Amino acid sequence: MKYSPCSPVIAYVGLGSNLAEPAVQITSARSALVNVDGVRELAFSSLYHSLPMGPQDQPDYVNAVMCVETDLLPFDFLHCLQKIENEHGRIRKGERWGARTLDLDILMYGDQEIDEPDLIVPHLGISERSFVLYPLFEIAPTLFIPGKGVISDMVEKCPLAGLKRLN
Ligand code: A4P
Ligand code: MG
Repeated sequence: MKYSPCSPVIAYVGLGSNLAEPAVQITSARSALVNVDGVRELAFSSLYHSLPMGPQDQPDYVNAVMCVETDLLPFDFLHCLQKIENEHGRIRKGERWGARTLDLDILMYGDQEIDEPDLIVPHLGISERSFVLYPLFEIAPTLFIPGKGVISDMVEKCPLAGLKRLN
């Protein structure tokens, strides 16, 4: 029997890229995540084209959201995402919200609220960022976000800000 450290949890991951063929990075990250022991894909949103939040002298982004079932504990899951980021050439230059080949954020981890120095869940920007909220709404239209509310209420209040669904 496979060792399972906790009962499976439904988690949502935000994917973003604006360097080195962003759509390819996102698709590759999806495959990498599916291949992790203890992670199973339940849904994957369309890809979205978005304007950069933060410094404007960087390319536009491609964003998506993935829903998985995972046996990994929150920090193990975070480290697994960071390993995939590194394998995709992620370089951290210290500039806040700078360009990146791949960014993987834990948007939600079950109904848990986590407030640790290295892990805040639900993700801080979840309710205000169109490039997170709209793909999340696409795959989970009735989602309740702990500490924040019902996703449809947030979508109603969130301007598209140039977000476009691809294909
Ligand atoms: N961390 C804390 N909570 C989490 C979480 N829920 N998921 C910590 C993942 N990481 C979390 O992350 C910095 C630290 O956040 C990590 O050490 C981790 O322990 P990072 O990936 O190294 O750096 P970052 O991503 O640049 O920082 P930050 O502040 O998390 O940025 P965001 O919020 O990820 O935003 N514009 C568009 N259009 N689309 C984008 O996807 N993304 C960003 C980055 C900026 N502008 C964008 C987009
Ligand atoms: Mg990040």
